[in-house]
Amino acid sequence: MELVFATNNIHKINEIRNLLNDSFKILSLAEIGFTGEIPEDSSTLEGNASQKAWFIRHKFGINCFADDTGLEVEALNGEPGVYSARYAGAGRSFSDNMTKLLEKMSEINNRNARFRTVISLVTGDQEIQFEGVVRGEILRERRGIQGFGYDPVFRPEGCELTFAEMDLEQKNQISHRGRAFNQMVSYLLRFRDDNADRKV
Ligand code: ITT
Repeated sequence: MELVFATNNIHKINEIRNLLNDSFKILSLAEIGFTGEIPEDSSTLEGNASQKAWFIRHKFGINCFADDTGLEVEALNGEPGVYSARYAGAGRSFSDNMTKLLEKMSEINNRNARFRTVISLVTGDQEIQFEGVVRGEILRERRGIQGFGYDPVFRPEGCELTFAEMDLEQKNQISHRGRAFNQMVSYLLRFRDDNADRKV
């Protein structure tokens, strides 16, 4: 089964490829010859995931999925949430975003937060969404150099390590994206097996 992952974030592609078995081939946008920006101007993760997936589906007529992810901090009423990529302003780096978050939380003792991923899968003219969540806490300083985004300041519940101190396999086993993606894979495998049964 071939699916395009509608993202411009190479870290996401690497994570998902690491989760794959032989049943699927995931193509990047570069591999289908698309190098532009995908619009994402919704105020929800659900809306953005949907917008990104349909944009690529309409442009290339190909089955695809997109993920939209946000870091939701309890004491900040869910901020940065859907604005996680541009928390410190448009075009700012992962590091700038973390600096802003740590500064904003410097006087806050409630460090509870969660990552939430929504995946939109578009096949033919149908869309289905999957959600993955991981709870944890925001540290007071960065730890680790792996991963991307807010990984150095996020320690998942029950873990000693931050996401940035884990390798890809460890992060994938418990992460928001890993959980949402595994649900999508189960759905696709069920769908494939049901259709295979019908043909017999
Ligand atoms: P695409 O829209 O092209 O997929 P993006 O980086 O803009 O790429 P999102 O809007 O989903 O993707 O992500 C928003 C931001 O949330 C992202 O830029 C990171 O700063 C952060 N983020 C997403 N997933 C993360 C993860 O697994 N670990 C740490 N930070 C993450």
